[in-house]
Amino acid sequence: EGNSLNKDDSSLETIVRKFQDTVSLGKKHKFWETQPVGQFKDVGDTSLPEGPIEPPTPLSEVKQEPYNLPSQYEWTTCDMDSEETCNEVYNLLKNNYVEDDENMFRFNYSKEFLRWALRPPGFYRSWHIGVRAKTSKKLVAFITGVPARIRVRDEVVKMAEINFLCVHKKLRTKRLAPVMIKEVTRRVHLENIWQAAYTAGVVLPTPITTCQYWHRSLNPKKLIDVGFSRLGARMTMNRTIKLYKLPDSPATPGFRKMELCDVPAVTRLLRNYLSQFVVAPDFDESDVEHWLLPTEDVVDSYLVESPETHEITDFCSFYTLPSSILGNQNYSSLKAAYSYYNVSTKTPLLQLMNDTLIVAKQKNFDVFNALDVMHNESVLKELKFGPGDGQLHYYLYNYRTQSALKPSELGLVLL
Ligand code: MYA
Repeated sequence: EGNSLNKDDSSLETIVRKFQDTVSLGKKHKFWETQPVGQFKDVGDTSLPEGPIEPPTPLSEVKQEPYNLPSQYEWTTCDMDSEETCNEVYNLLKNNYVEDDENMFRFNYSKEFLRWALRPPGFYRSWHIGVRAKTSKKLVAFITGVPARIRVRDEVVKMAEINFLCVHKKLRTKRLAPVMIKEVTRRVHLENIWQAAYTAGVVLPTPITTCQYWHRSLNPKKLIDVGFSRLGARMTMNRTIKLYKLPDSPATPGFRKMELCDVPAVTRLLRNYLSQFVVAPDFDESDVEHWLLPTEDVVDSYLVESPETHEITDFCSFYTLPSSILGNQNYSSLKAAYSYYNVSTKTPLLQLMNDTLIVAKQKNFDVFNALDVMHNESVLKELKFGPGDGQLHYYLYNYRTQSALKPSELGLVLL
């Protein structure tokens, strides 16, 4: 997740953002300078080897007690099976999580989504970390990890995927975030895991790649009404609606929803496809069942089953992440689909993605978002996606890559 509620690009915003990123490269990072991550001063130094920055320490040397919080606060482990705790997490994020630069939209992850994102195969409850105010017991901050095997070139590395770092708006800039990051790091270390992957909208030392969000209007009138997009030059509302119109149903013969019995075939297809990227998850069947089997209003997956051979040749998926619309009279929620993993072997990617847009439209999404990762870039323009103002930076913790990757060399999508 990052700071990337992807409104339309505008040149001034882009210039300001690039300027801010440049400033950030020269900025001091009092916390991040102490961490085993690629440092800005080392950018371009090809003498540094690829791989772990520090070796693992013996487990007996991992700090056994939690880090100290300011005295008014206490640690809590959030049990996402508990309806009550899940509600508290949901509300903290709903009111305090990622907004766009102009504070018009804020991510609104659903409870079902949070449960899905936080309980993959082999998850650790101890990695779902909250901070409460001691007297009121109110949940005021959150950070999570989930285990994943991520391949970097030829090495499959056990990692934590870190997400949902959130500090209540009233407690910002008090250096709570570094304590939370250190505490999740400690709990990951206790499981003998020494690397992590994460994304953010902010520039930190040092991205392995920087991706751009693109968005495809499905409901252009609403998007314009809420300020997500603007009417193009020399365009009327009617011409805009016509421009983004899609057929009523997918075109590819054999295009259907993924089912449980497809897990082995989808796993084979996906593993083979992802093997071409420099950084990608190493999914087994249980991962595919968890991450890709359709779950209503959370994740949708479709595939192409050849009508002749019944072979599964192509796959596409997206997840559901609405945003709250802040301060609009007429609308309170933007329904957004985010492109997840797509594999094309027989059906051209352009046609596969167009069919995906069609089903997203049928399901009443307002917008379909995609990053320029994997082969996405090659079809975005033709499918009438426009570049967003959000950048998403990808990071690895305690793992150095020789040089930055191109977005197209990245085969990893985090939530
Ligand atoms: S990305 C989503 C992040 N969440 C939001 O943007 C929600 C809205 N914002 C907030 O809730 C707060 O502003 C947050 C910062 C909590 C983000 N990732 O406490 P502070 C550094 C990493 O005074 P606050 C996601 O969830 C900042 O550079 N570091 O600041 C992935 C500064 O350090 P330095 C960040 O604004 C998270 C320090 O924090 C981020 O009150 C991956 C300031 O702390 C950020 N997004 O709180 C986490 N934003 O001085 C890393 C700011 O050095 C995981 N900072 O510049 C690392 C791997 C750990 C596991 C390792 C296992 C081996």
